[in-house]
Amino acid sequence: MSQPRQPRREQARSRTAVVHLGLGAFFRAHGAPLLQVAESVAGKGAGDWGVVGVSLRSSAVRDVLAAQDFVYTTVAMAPAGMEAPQKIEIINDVLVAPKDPQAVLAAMADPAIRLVSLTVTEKGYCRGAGDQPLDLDDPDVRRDLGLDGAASGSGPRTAPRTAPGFIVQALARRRDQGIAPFTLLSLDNLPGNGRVLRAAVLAMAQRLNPGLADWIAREVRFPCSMVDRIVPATTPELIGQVEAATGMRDEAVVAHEPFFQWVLEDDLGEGPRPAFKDAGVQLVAEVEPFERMKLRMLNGTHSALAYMGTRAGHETVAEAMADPAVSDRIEALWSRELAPSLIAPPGTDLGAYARALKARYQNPNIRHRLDQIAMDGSQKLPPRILDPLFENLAAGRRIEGLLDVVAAWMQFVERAAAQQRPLADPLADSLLAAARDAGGKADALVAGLLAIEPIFAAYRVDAISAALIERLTQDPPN
Ligand code: CS2
Repeated sequence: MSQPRQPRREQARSRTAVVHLGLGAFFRAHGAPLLQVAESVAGKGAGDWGVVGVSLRSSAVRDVLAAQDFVYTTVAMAPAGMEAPQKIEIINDVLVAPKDPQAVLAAMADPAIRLVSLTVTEKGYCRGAGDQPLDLDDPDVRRDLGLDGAASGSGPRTAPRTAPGFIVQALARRRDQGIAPFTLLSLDNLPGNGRVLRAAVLAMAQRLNPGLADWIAREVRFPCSMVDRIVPATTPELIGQVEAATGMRDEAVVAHEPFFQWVLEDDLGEGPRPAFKDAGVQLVAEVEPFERMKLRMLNGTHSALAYMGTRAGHETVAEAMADPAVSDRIEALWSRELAPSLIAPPGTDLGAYARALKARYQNPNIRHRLDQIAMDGSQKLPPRILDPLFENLAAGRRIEGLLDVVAAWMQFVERAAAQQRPLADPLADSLLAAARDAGGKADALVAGLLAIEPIFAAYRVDAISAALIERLTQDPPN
């Protein structure tokens, strides 16, 4: 029996110019292919944009990719079926930060690196409650700051653990060696993601070395981005399906929808840049209207589907959208509460945007699991659901559907506590404790969860608690 073939490198390696922190499926299905297109448009050599990926936690992705020389396949799943697979050869290496933090710092300090991009999820920015740019109670942040006696003097002597920690130390090395800084591309689902990253990096640098903080504030660019492509987690079934279609066994394959969008603030600093425009990236003066639209209309309804859909017994976005009891509420959220909370970005019609989202959610060939989206609710609720809810409340607009989402999230937490299931959330301990302490009483559950400061400190929660209790004491609507 012949061995299944693995993807193999056919092109010469690109020169490395990008370090990407957080090498998950999203970047492999969105940023990496776009950099490859940008490079092929510009012509190799004219500007190579090879990537060194960094996994901040486990070595799983590195191990799988290393076994196939960091080459992998992406497949677009259109409603009509799988499109032609693409081979991605832009990744040159993957480093595992906890195993070899010094190698990560060395890679980031290399003068050839022009961009450091990030998909480290919301929690990777280590923000504190309210407006605090850094969570000084986070043990990894404390370690990176040399608090708790781990280090002293002008900087920590230990290897960093957090994304801001790696960035600060790498920038310090570059400054010491007279090397120009890199530009930072935050690609996570946070409003003002570049600004959030800048604030965290500056707060950390300021505590370690104010001179370094001044230099970063002056010299380093942190453009904001809105990135969009639905990328379900890779499953053994997908690996088998692609193998059957291509004869190629690719353990690192990623599937994605055909759609993509990348809106990037046109503030990339000096020096050569990838041919972003030619690759389909929109360079704009102001990204925030695009970010807010995507975070609320797409990610907000994703979270709504995750909590309402699992309550109704569904497993995937497409299944939940096929249930009118759920999809009617999603449509109402779009038209009555989310679109009215937004200023449409230039050239965008919010009604058409919602219709396109509906079609994307209904794509039968994307198995996007609701439990994947339900993760990290404590991080996702504020920009997706609570911001529009409290803005609508202040402006006298409707909030019923958004309140339903908050109630459905509370029930999701309560079910996990009752079934003694783990909750994938950085605040899982406090969330589960609040649910257990409530002992099945709706008013205690609402009070306990609304008291969790990192989620709710910025909002006037008294104004919604009675309505939430009412929702939790009624029978679930689906
Ligand atoms: C999703 C996002 O898991 C989630 O929270 O809402 O990953 C979403 O699929 C992407 O942002 C789409 O661009």
